[in-house]
Amino acid sequence: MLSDLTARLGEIRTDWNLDEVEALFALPFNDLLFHAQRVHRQYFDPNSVQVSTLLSIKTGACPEDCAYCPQSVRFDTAVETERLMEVEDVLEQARLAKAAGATRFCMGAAYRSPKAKQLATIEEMVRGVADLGLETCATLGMLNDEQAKSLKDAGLDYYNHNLDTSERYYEEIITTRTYQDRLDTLQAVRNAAIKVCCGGIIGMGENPTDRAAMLHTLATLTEHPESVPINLLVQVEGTPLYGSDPLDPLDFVRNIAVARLVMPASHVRLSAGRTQMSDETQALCFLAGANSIFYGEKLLTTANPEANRDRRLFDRLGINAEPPPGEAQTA
Ligand code: SAM
Ligand code: DTB
Ligand code: SF4
Repeated sequence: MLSDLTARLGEIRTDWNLDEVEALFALPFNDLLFHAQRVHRQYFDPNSVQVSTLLSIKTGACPEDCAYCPQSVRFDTAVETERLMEVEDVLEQARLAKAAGATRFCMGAAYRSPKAKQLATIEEMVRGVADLGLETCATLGMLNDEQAKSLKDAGLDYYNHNLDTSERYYEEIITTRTYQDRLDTLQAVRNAAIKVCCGGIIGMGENPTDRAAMLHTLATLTEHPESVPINLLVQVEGTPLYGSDPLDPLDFVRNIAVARLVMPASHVRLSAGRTQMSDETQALCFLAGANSIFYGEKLLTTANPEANRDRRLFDRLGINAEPPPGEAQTA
């Protein structure tokens, strides 16, 4: 019954069933947002948002065929291939990100899976970024247990690896690796005691059940991911998904709210796609429980809102950037 379901909201559960997640999606918008905001306040300061900065440390020429991605070698996009950056250049970008207020620095590489030599260089980057006092995050494709352990030893705090969509819809989007490959990487990351950052993309032509199913899979992992990025598809010319029907912004907000409800203590990141959103849609996302963003003018290869626009938005909403872990809130 719906009243039984809503009475349990706020509990950290990993035993959700798909019907329950779909019932949350079906709530009237105001009820859904009310519950999401109520639960958000049980676990978080409602006026505080975690700020991460993203850097593409190796760009393009990726062998995978993810239909949304401008970096796949199989699609003709405007992305210029760049080899793995020098460690010192990455650290310079990390210093700038820290000076601009980021507390987490996320390094992304267009790999199917990193090779030993690449991993060794990336571990130097991780050590250097951690020494700057930033939290470290990387997204490098598939990892096995050994690779995850060695990243942990280098000081990696978070690993981002997304499910991207539901298991059912997955084969329409990626054929070069399986859903189970993704779950195996997430397990390797967990085994190494690295925090998990895992979410997906909406607006790729999936149906409402697919959206519920993706959140259901995330919320029934043995442990919820600490960070859950919800990306709105950034449509890039040359990718197979370019020209997909645009998503109703209120459906995006619903997705954030349900993510908040099924994983109450996780950071939910309003991730890619913010340049296409009005400030009002973003404000609704924060009300629905989003409490993390990427800050800085670029995501990996596509645009993100200008830093000024984000500062103005935070000011208009009275939102503070979350202090780094271990430091007290200032305002
Ligand atoms: N190559 C690695 C991998 O796929 O795991 C790491 C980088 S990959 C670009 C990281 C994530 O970015 C993808 O899993 C996907 O969720 C997201 N992403 C990539 N292109 C996107 C797009 N056009 N719109 C929204 N999200 C996107
Ligand atoms: C995630 O979930 N979103 C980020 C991050 N993890 C690595 C990437 C978004 C990429 C958007 C397309 C681009 O800029 O290339
Ligand atoms: Fe490669 Fe990652 Fe893009 Fe897929 S999402 S094509 S694995 S860079």
